[in-house]
Amino acid sequence: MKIVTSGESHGKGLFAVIEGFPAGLNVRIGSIDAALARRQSGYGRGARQAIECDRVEILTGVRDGITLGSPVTLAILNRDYENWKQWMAPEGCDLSARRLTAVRPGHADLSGMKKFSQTDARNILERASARETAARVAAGELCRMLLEELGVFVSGYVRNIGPVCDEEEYPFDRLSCRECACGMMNAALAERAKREIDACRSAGDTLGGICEIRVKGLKSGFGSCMTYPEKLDARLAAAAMSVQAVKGVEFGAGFGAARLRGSAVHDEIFYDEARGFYRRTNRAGGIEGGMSNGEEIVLRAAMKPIPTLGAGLSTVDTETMQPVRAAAERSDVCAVPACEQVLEAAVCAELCAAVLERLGGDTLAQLKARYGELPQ
Ligand code: EPS
Repeated sequence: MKIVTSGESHGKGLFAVIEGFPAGLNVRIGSIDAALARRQSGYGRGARQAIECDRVEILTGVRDGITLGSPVTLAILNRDYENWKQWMAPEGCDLSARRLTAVRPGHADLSGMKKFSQTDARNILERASARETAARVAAGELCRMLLEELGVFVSGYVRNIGPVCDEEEYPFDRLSCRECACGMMNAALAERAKREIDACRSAGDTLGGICEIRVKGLKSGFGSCMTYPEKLDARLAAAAMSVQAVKGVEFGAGFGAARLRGSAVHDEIFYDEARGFYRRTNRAGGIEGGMSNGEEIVLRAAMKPIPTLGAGLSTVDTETMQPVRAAAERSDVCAVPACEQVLEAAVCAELCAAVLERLGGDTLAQLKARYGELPQ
């Protein structure tokens, strides 16, 4: 299975084509729209979200609500395109306005301009924008539906926003009770996070954070110890790192394990008739030797603060080569709750690809039968 997304932030829309998806899955459009709405919500978002009301339209690959096995095309149209078409229309538009040359430190602006020989960072930022993640969330939701047919569930929450950090460990089944506005589990911490976001907004600054994504119910043996690209942790880390603004990923005890002795890190193995092999701890985060081990997968991803600051940062104007303040495009102050949604989608998509690569199947029924035969 392969997913390609396309679209610019202020272009006509965002699109995802999913190739190699089995026939026979009942697609719940309402679930995709609900995920899109969650991606748009969250404390700290900017004015753009008041303009957009993201809804998916399925253009191909589904008939009467069921996948056909042909490529599925998902479309989310940008409402803001109406306001931007004089500067964005593919058929011809005014390139002299809406130029951006006060390149933003931390954004794709400067590196992208050099790479693609552009004199206007608009030609870079329109695609680099995290608006692209709407398409990823839609595609990821389709993958989630397939995984759930196999009994595999993906969830997550926001562990910290800036300095406000939640150190508690939560059972999987409680994750659906996360506090909506900040995506955090602890309401008191969420209130503190909101105050931090408010302070940042007043100061023209931005905030990042850490999200935890968990996978429950995946059987052992997905990924491989035989070739490096097949390692499940390598694949999931790449998927998470590909989400805009993510700068770090860890599994289980992660970076903390490097400070401990082996005896305090590795999960001892036990056996009984009823449970088979099991572990009492999960510091490996559900992956050993690049393969799922049947325990919950625990992935954490760190999102840097958004690089568009209201107050701007020191930079150089690429037209005049003079020092200036970086452009302050309309932007979010904090998008960590949205990032959590996107990371869930990225994990769903990568797991779905790994499952289909191992088990194949033209139809969902074949896939389910093959999955059912695997040991825990
Ligand atoms: C986004 C829409 C964008 C940004 C944001 C994500 O809207 P606009 O650029 O019109 O304000 O708010 O993009 C970025 C964070 C970025 O770095 O470009 C969205 O829908 O998620």
